[in-house]
Amino acid sequence: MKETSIFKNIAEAVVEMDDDMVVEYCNKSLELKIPAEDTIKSGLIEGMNQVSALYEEEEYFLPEVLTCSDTLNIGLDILKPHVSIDAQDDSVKIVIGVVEGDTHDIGKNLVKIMMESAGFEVHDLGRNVPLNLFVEKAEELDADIICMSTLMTTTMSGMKTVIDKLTQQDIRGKYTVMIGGGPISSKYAREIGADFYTADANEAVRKIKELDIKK
Ligand code: B12
Repeated sequence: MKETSIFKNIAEAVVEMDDDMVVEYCNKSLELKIPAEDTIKSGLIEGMNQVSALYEEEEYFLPEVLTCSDTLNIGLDILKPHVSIDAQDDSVKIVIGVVEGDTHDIGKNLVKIMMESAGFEVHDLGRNVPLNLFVEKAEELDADIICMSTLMTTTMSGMKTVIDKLTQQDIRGKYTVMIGGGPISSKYAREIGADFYTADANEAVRKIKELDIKK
């Protein structure tokens, strides 16, 4: 069976909320030694992107979307242990979370998995994270990068609040701030004084490698 048809079946399983099918094809992808990162990106994430489109078209509603995300998580649980981990890169410590008011965490979880697989030390604050906590944890852990995610226009201003808090405490220069999620753009990153926006998890990892952080 070809890689592309495995990916297609996994995406279809997410869209159709078919747990058995996602288990079958994720296991098949591992038997065929397809890199787990590729299956996550081209199978599971691709499926969730199709679900997003169906939601926008009002073909699917929240209960369906939630069930689709459960199916995606079943696939992730199978693939996650097989994501290849680069040598631990002790020089990069990251704090990541979804800003206060927002519980969408599928994208953040994927970014986290890709960052961990690149060997970075990632501290996940979860979702609906109180804005102060981004600053407190970054200080406590002596982090290098603060990553914030949100999928909602109503909560994106929380990212600016965190950056303003860093500035007020005179510690903005200590951190690289990366932001992402549906309504976020490079323009918004510039407007609020974040260092980077990236559109997806792989690009986020590439950007961090380019930063070449050394302690
Ligand atoms: C799945 C989903 C849900 C699920 C969430 C499950 C979960 N655990 O996450 C459920 C059903 C629970 C849900 C609930 C709600 N949802 Co919803 N949901 C979606 C949906 C369909 C898909 C989002 C998704 O997971 N995409 C797939 C992932 C892989 O993509 P992603 O998150 O964008 O992440 C990628 C990149 O953005 C990037 N990235 C993400 N974060 C970061 C961070 C950094 C630092 C970097 C560098 C990169 C990065 O990398 C990721 C991977 O490549 C979107 C529609 C859409 N078009 O996005 C609506 C959407 C986000 N939801 C929406 C709404 C309104 C809600 C609700 C308020 C609905 C309600 N009335 O109750 C609630 C939210 C309650 C709350 N306060 O949080 C709206 C938001 C509108 C707005 N204001 O902007 C959207 C846009 C739908 C719409 N068009 O109306 N939702």
